[in-house]
Amino acid sequence: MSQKKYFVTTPIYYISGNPHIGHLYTTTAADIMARYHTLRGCEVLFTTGSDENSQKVVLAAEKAGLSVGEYVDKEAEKWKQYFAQFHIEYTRFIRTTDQDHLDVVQQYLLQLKDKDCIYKGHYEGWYCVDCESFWTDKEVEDGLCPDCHRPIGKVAEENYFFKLSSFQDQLLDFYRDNPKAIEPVSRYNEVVSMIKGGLRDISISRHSQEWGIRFPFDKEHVLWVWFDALLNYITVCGYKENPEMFSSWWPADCHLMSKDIIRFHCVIWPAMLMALGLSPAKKVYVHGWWLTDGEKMSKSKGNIVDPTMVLDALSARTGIPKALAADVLRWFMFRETSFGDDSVFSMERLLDRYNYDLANDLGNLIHRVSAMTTQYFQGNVPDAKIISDEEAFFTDQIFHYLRFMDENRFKDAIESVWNLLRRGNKMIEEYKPWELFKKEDTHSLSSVLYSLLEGIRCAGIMLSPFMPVFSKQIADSFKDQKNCSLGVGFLQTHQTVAFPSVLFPRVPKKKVDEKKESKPPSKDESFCSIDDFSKFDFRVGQIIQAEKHPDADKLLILKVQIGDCQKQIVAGIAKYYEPTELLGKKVVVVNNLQPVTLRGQKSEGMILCASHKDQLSVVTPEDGAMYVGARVK
Ligand code: ME8
Repeated sequence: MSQKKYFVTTPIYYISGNPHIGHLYTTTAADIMARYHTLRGCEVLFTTGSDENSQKVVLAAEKAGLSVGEYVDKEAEKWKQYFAQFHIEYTRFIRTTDQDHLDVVQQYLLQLKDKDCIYKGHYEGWYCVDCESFWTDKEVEDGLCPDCHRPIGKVAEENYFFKLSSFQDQLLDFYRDNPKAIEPVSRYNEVVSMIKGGLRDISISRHSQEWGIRFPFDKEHVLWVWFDALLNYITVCGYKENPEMFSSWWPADCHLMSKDIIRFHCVIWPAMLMALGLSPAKKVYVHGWWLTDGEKMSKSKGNIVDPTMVLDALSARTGIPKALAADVLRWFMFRETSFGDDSVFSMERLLDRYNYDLANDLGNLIHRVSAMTTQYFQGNVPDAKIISDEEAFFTDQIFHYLRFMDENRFKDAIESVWNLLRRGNKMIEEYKPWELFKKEDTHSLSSVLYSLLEGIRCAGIMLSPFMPVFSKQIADSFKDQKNCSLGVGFLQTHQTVAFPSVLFPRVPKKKVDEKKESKPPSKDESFCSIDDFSKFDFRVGQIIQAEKHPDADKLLILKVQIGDCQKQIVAGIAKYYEPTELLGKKVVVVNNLQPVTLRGQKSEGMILCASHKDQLSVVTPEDGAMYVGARVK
């Protein structure tokens, strides 16, 4: 049986100006789809690129003091480097100045002429250079572009026209027969009513312009940049050079974009293909916008979020390397909002998500499982099978994940991974591996640890489309794991496993200025006044390391994270807690105690515990997500 194919495209971006989070969003979505379909065994073609034959490129080159050719070469490199930072692995970055593209465009125009689908006429109307769009008098108010709202000019010239109007019925038939050809359905409805509203023939050439692709049969005219740009989708799969390749890839499985350019992709482009008897793409998927102050972010408006600056800030705040920070941003863009909806970027939200989901749920689970595997099984995957209830739960989550990924419901797919991770953390609380160890119940202990490790292995694979660097770190932690099958029970026993020691350290949030209310001191000696109480600095801390004191049976040496700093605390709780049991636990710490040395170990604080007769329990904040460093008062 031949290998299934999957072909996904992004728009080719206007090369002038700087890439921003909107471009990264579409391209990362395509990268996620490409990686996911590769994981599913498909041969994948994933293309992105640069739209270089527009008038604004000429203006930008002039401004930069370069020839247009020099300018586009330089800018194309910039875009490629930009995407590389975010682990985008396209099959091809097409530039519309590439020779094979010029050849395709010219062949296409000759075929269009042969099919009698173009004619020469006179165009008089509005043209917006920024949007590279023609507009009618009805559409333009006060001389402003209906799309970008900038002042635009009128042009009057001899042009070639494409007979778009003659494809109205064929387009409506196509959309009637293919109701999933545009998603979400709101966009499908919008396009169908646009077509029902009537189509006019469109001007496809510019007479007055120098830069661009010349008509092969009329050198006076260059092709309208949109007509040229849309054809990139058939250049990349060998339309002219390799008909066999072309027929094996076309029609594309998915064109990705945001709503600003659906008229071009869902009306003009399918008609251009129909003119030559070719099928339109199987799907156009339209995602939401990244907004600033309620407006679409765009480089021409200058209100952009620059993801490279986000990477710098994230890496500085968390201490994680930039390659991993890029994974975090990729994941966040799809974790935060449903793919079809608009979103507003906020660094605060990113850090919150990082702390709750990555440092807490994911990082904690790996940390605890890693410590227990080392302590109980000398760092080896135990010889066991997965617990059947957990197997059923994990299998369910994988099943949901696959369905959501197939439907481009990335937020829901990520939620399935988190269901699995949260179950892992819950399992530790429920099965209490330290008690199984104490009871020497090796059989149960092995099954619990095996199940937890299998959960982490599966989650690592499920996250691979979103977080490729992190996912590889997880895969590499298993020494002999040859197959990376996404399914429960594939984890090989007996191999060693060594997870990275620190993955996602918690980010301390900026300290809030706490105002102290001044109250008169208490006169009663048996009470402690509010002033006495306020001398104590109680904080929420998180235990990140725990081990037995080498010289004292009753003591544990704990490393506790409190806000920005880490403290060593020696606590007399060894009788009540195994060290691994405490890992990741949130506790309340007396933060300003005079440091002391206990049996040769420095202790810089105290952990609050409740004790009664022979019982002892550390005090933990009720809200597990409470900020580490929060003041307790
Ligand atoms: O339109 N939010 O190029 P372009 C989300 N060259 N996505 C955004 C976005 C935002 N704020 N801003 C841009 C062109 N995008 C043409 C395309 S294709 C044959 C020719 C993304 O540089 C989104 O995918 O203006 C949008 O459709 C695309 O960038 C527009 O990129």
